[in-house]
Amino acid sequence: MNVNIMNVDYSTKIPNNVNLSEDRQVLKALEGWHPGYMNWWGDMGPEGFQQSLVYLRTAYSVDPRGWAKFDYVKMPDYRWGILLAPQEENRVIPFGQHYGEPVWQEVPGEHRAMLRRLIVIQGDTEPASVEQQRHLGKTAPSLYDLRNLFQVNVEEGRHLWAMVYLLQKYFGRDGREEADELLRRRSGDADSPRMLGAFNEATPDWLSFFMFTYFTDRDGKMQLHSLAQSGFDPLSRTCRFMLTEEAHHMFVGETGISRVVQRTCEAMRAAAISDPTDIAKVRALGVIDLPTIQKKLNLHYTLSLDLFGSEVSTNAANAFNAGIKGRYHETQIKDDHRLQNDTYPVLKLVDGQVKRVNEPALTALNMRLRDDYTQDCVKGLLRWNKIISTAGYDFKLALPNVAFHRAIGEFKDVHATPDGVLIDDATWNKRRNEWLPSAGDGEFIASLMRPVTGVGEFAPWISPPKVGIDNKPGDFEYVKIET
Ligand code: BYC
Repeated sequence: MNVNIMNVDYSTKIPNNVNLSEDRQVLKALEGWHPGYMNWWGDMGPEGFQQSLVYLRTAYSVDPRGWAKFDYVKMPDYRWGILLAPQEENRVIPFGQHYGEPVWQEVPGEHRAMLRRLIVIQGDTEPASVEQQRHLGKTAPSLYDLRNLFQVNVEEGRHLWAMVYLLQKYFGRDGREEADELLRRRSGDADSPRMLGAFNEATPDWLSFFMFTYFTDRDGKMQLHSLAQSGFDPLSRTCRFMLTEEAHHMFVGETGISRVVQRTCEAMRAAAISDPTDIAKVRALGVIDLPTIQKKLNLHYTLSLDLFGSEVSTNAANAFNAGIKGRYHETQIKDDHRLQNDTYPVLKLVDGQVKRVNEPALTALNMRLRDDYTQDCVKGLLRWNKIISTAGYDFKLALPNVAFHRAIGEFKDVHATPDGVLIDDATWNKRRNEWLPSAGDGEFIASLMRPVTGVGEFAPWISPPKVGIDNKPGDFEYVKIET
């Protein structure tokens, strides 16, 4: 049987567009992994709501013009599957020492270890985020938001399947072992943590969730774009389809923060508050003050910057040279795509100051991707600041300096203010709570996190969305909670 690559075969236990029914060995490996995945989802997936009917989209095709269908689904019945974007005919490796050669359909032996490592790291982040968000259902501000949370969760689960497929199909026995390990590690666990820093942090409340989906999922976008350039074609095709789903996650973050900012501004205006930094007065209205939103932003943005690795990295250079991991929009960049003689300006610590220093472009690839990321982040800030200025307030949300609150790379051993001024330990300890959420801030936000489950109702700290999911009206019952 020949499967139409655009459409997904849902007749098999594991939906797919990779002809799994004729790939017995991989099918067997995936079916063997499936019960462990369901156990993991039961233990570490969303707490509660497993019997609720959730209005979810499921991918039925990989055609970008119409790939999803919406319907009520119980989360454990969601059809997690293997979906790859269509194979591009005559695709060639777009960068590195193999530039212009045909892409690989099998793993090139000499790059096997590097490729496996990148796929495992990518795979590890997906279940980690589900684990981080598992308690949020209990305090959702509306059924609309609850649905969005669960949509993000099931799709992160699917992204785990996507990486597990690559491991099991292309990496034999050690691929199967890595696939099992992905279900064994746990976010924040002291003995067996997830691999990257930000994925072991708590997501304690919905403002953090929105910040995470805006800033951390956007690292996902950048990394997936870079891997979508890969000369290893199955990885490229997998990441290309994942990016289609990822867009909604960042939408949830951007509009979530917009709605919080909007509500705060409306409440301040209604109460005739002229100073948005009068925190006590604003909080008394039951909304989140703008300075606290800025602190949350500082935290999640900097945790996400750490996900790009060191500014200067031989790992990144090797992955590029090998044709494994490219740059953001690689094929649109006008240069030789080999970077042997180029330089790139990298932010470094020079005589106690943050300065740009030219480094070989090859080793500076993490820095470049991080710069592209920062540019992408700015768009949301413009929108949020527009809401604030339209409401008549003189307050601007801003991205902190890259030297601020870093655990990886050039600035990990120094302290800096959000403006990038270097400070000593004592000053940092004294002023830290001015810039990052304090225990008190956390308690205040937690006090607002009361679940709202009435149809069409919203918690008083967040505005309703402008449009519904799948163009549904405001009173649509996005989640039918079991009684
Ligand atoms: N935490 O040369 P270096 C997503 C390690 S998010 C802990 O500086 P490299 C998603 C590094 O592993 C996207 N360790 O960096 C979002 C290395 O260790 P080893 C996930 C870190 O390798 C939301 C050492 O430090 N995908 O999809 O050039 C929800 C030196 O490394 C960290 C990817 O990341 C850290 N933050 O770059 C759901 C793509 N940073 O090997 C999903 C795949 C570095 O010496 N990963 N280290 O023991 C990569 O491309 C790269 O491995 C990294 C690091 C960008 C992560």
